[in-house]
Amino acid sequence: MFRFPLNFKFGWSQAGFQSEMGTLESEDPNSDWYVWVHDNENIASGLVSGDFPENGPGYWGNYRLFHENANKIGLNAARIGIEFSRIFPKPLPKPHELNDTITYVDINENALRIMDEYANKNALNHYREIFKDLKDRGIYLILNLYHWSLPIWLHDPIKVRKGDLSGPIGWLDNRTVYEFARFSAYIAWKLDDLVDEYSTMNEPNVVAGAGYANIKSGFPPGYLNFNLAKKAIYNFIQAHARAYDAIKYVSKKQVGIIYANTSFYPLTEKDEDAVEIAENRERWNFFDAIIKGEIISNNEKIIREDLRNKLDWIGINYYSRTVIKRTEDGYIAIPGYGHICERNSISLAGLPCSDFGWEFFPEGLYDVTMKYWKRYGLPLYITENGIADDADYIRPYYLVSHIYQVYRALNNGAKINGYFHWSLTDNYEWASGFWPRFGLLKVDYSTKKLYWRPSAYIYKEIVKNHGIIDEIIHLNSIPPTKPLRK
Ligand code: PGI
Repeated sequence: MFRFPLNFKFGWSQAGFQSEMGTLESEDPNSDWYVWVHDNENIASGLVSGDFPENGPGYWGNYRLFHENANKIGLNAARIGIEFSRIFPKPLPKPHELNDTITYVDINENALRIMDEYANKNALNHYREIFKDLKDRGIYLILNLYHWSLPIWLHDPIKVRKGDLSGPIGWLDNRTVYEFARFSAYIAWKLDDLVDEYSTMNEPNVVAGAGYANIKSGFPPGYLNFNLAKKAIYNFIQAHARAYDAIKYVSKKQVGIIYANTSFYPLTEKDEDAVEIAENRERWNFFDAIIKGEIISNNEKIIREDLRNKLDWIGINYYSRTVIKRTEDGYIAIPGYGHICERNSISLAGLPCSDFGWEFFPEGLYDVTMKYWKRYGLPLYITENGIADDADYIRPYYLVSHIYQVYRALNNGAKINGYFHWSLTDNYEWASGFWPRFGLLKVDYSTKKLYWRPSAYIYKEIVKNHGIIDEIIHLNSIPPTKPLRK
């Protein structure tokens, strides 16, 4: 039996845009992502699936059903998002001119009261109801303030895709930094009694990377320009720090950030120094900025005091690894491993891959977690971990094997406060639409009914015993793969 510390939390993670819509009067057409997935050119070119989020799982109306099921599994924690575009569907008054460097955003009672006049009170009260229901059921709430969708008054992704940068340009604009900080303060001001901890944002690295570099991913604004990707990252760093301060103006709660991670492995011995390059570029540069204040400005590392010590905990999202090879100016990822496999294939290492083509590689979660712990010593949460597996062939093994790696990291001294599975139910997988199914519970999208996959029962057993009991420890292994008979 692998027993977890008593106060360790088992929960699930979920995002507003991916889960909320689907019931009567639940549609929110005021975000950049909504506009993006409805755009006819995006659909015609195959950049996005043609599925629409308003046909989604319907958490907005059916949140009690979700929470009831979470209770039945025994989950006592949730990381859930709130949609900026629902609270502020219309533009807030324009700020005075902003510097490129935003070291301070003035938050005061008066500013909050003015914002209050612009806020959609129906949406706000509805979120209060949802979160109240969570709290009444004894579920610990980590409220995440940004999971990829921005109000359209801050981002017109179609204009940007066409190369028109006259605005609004989302994270390329420091106005977004300013407005996001104020939004964060406003939410903390209105909801602090229901929130246990805050996360400022989910995976800024994915938003910048997919939006301006890997544009085939189908993410807004799909405009290829590496300098703009850097600019977006720079603004995310500033936005996090300013939101951190803004939340602390009204709240005493812990404030963290959630980041997308993969663990890097060299293809051969010759490629070993590629790992350090990749980790610095993809991970440490960001965290060194918001923890140590070290930031790269005009190719030079400088210290910005206003960015230092702006983090109480780190949220680790982990799904699979990346195998890399050294190149002249850095590294490249090798297809056939990690996130770059064929759907339902066997990886070049002989490991099974998900419906989404992501390789089963649990040790990577241990490696990433220990690296964060050793570098920063900050409390950690595993804020996302899961698999697209409609048939639930691999998920039972995936769940037990990854939770086992969390156990290993705990045993080796890492302070990890909880594990949040992605996700409780199937949901809208961004540009891919509804086919990838990450739920412990299957969603019947036509009736909005929820059905338990076998993994839900396994998670229930883990949560009930607060660890992995001997009866299921055999699932801590590589799932058997059998070739299909023709
Ligand atoms: O794809 C499953 C989930 C999404 O539904 C969540 O919204 C999002 O937060 N997921 C997987 C990732 N992030 C999320 C990881 C993305 C990733 C890909 C490749 C990270 C590293 C390499």
